[in-house]
Amino acid sequence: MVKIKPSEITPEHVYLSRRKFMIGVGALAATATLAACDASAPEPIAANPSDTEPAIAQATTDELGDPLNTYEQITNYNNYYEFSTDKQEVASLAANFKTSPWTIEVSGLVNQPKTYDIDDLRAKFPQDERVYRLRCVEGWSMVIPWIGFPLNLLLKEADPKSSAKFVRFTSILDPDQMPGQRGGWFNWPYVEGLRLDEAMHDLTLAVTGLYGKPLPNQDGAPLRIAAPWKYGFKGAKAIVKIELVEEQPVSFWMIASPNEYGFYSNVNPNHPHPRWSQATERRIGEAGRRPTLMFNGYEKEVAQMYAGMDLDVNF
Ligand SMILES: Nc1nc2c(c(=O)[nH]1)N[C@H]1C(S)=C(S)[C@@H](COP(=O)(O)O)O[C@H]1N2
Ligand SMILES: [Mo]
Repeated sequence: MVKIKPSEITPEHVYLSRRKFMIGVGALAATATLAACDASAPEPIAANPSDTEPAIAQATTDELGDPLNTYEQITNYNNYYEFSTDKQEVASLAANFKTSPWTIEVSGLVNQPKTYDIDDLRAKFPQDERVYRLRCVEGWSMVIPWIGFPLNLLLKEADPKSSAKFVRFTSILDPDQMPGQRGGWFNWPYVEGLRLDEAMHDLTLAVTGLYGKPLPNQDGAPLRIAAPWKYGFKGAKAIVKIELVEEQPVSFWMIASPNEYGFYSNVNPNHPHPRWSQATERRIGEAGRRPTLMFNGYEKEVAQMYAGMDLDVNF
């Protein structure tokens, strides 16, 4: 593998829009003004607070020049097995999912363990727009203008002990609200993990919104992870716990099918899934297929973390 010097790493501005987004209680007023200015717009009837806001992104393309997927596409084609294995059914099944009150425990091998209220996390850290490609291991992809903050801000505050080597994310367990958790097939709750350096990488985003709006339930409200050089399933939705641990976590998909899903799950067109090629993908909204890029197009930023590793062994 080609070694990349830190000086060659793409500057942050390539993928980070500078406009600060304020999401949450008082902050909604800012975008509400925008809607109010448009006198011709009919008064929206809100099912939940986020529906009163227009879906607006700062960017129109990703850093490669590819257009954003639409808000409608991003919110109506979802993988979220707690609700359904049918991507087009998730939005309606998740519509009434309760995301407030919500707390997130940051614990394990840290000097400053703390349970945060989601509203405190939104207020505490700057909420920026970042346009990332999401490449699902199934072979489709989207370009999504997420809103969130670098996970490393939260991890630094927790102050990991030197024994901490990995971060383990746990999604909510709530079979009363999540029909998919009532069956016996999967090992709930959903668990994912990153190596500590991956979790600390500036690309790794704690996501609280998209298209300038609070995160829709079907996309993982109130908090999910986006690590865009990895397959989409590494980004756990509806996170309730973030633990610093010494051992490599065993993820939901590793338990479900260890031959198919490894811990790293970096997007890699040269490493086929046992049942299909990963060389190409279908961008939602496009006809035909396009080539899949190594590390989903983030090679310059992340390849260095895997220098010397055999990516066919550590898939
Ligand atoms: N808790 C939880 N997180 C999850 C999933 C899930 O089923 N449960 N699906 C994953 C998969 S396979 C993908 S591709 C992305 C999809 O995110 P999106 O629906 O916002 O596009 O969420 C990931 N996070
Ligand atoms: Mo996925």
